[in-house]
Amino acid sequence: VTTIREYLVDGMTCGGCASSVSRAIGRVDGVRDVQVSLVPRGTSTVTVHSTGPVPAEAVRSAVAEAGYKLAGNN
Ligand code: 9UX
Repeated sequence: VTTIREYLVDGMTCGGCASSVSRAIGRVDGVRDVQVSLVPRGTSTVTVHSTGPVPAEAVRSAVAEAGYKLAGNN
């Protein structure tokens, strides 16, 4: 079973950002695929495909370590 969850990410504005965030989330346990929808002047989203639920805190930490931030309303 694949769990799919979307998160809003602040400060992710170009392909370089997207790639950093995507790699960071990709290292979280259970994550199989990460899709980024880049909105250069707005709030971008990442869609995380995983084998079962991944703790939101693990995603939050990964995004923070990459230098970005999950939006407040996740
Ligand atoms: Mo692009 Mo993102 O040059 O911090 S990598 S804006």
